[in-house]
Amino acid sequence: MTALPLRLSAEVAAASSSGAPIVALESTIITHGMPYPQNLATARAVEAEVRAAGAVPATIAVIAGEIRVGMEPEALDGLAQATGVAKLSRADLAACLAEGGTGATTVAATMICAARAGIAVFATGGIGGVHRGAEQSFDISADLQELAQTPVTVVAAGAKAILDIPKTLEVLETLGVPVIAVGQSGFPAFWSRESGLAAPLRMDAPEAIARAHKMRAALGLPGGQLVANPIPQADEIAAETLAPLIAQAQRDADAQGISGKAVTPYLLQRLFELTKGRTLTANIALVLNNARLAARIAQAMVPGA
Ligand code: PSU
Ligand code: MN
Repeated sequence: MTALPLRLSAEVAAASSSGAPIVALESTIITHGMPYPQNLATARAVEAEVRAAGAVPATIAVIAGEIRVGMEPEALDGLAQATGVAKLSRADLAACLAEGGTGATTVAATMICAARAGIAVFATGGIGGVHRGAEQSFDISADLQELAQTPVTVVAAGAKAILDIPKTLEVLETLGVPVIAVGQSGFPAFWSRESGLAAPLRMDAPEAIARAHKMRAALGLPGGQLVANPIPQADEIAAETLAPLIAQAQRDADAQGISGKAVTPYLLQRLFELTKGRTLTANIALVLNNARLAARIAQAMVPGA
């Protein structure tokens, strides 16, 4: 059988052998979700936040045909500045590795790599979901299927308001993915604390979230959990402010014929322009907030914690 080209950084390898808590971090947010140099500054700040909260960060990407779990500072620098990096999901991860390629991992691909490295907790900004107009385009992120299959608890700030949030929640329910809001009963909408929809589950204690993760395994259920952590109040952008701008960004995407993998990066960039950078500032704040919560869940996952 082909051996999996998986390389742990020294810090992650040490944490893994001592059983210390580890938090996986994705890299598509670095290459496709934020402009340089804010992307690099954020990636570093998120790693620092995880460490300050008592866990070891493991940023995941594919570099020259190898899955890196935990990236050395030079590798992170290189990825943040590179242009034309592939965006890897479940469908293209193996092909990229087989060809010795380089790519950033989405939520789906990061979950796969984290699980292979024995990491159960992952922090990001927002997951992919069902796009608006999916009844025509069929554009549904592979992130949703991955949550149903791969046993990783993903901490996100809900789903981006550029998605069809009711349909995203319906698909998650169909797939049997637990969707757990933290600190409130509403499902958050990324840049805004409330989407106007209730979350199916609420758990305020990291210990409960860790126990629920282990209980799924005990039941023999595959898949992970989606933890929906609202953006801090001070950093949120009101849903009413964003709604017309999202509609405009979507119209622009349609007018330009943007489709497939390009949709999410295009909408994020367009909203950054339309809000004069406010969505980026909010995005950075919510990722840091998710990193802190994920570190606490990872600590609670450690046997005997
Ligand atoms: N959240 C962000 N920025 C991003 C993404 C999420 O704040 O760039 C990325 C994640 O990697 C997620 C991906 O997995 O967008 C979803 O892309 P798609 O809809 O094509 O599956
Ligand atoms: Mn898509």
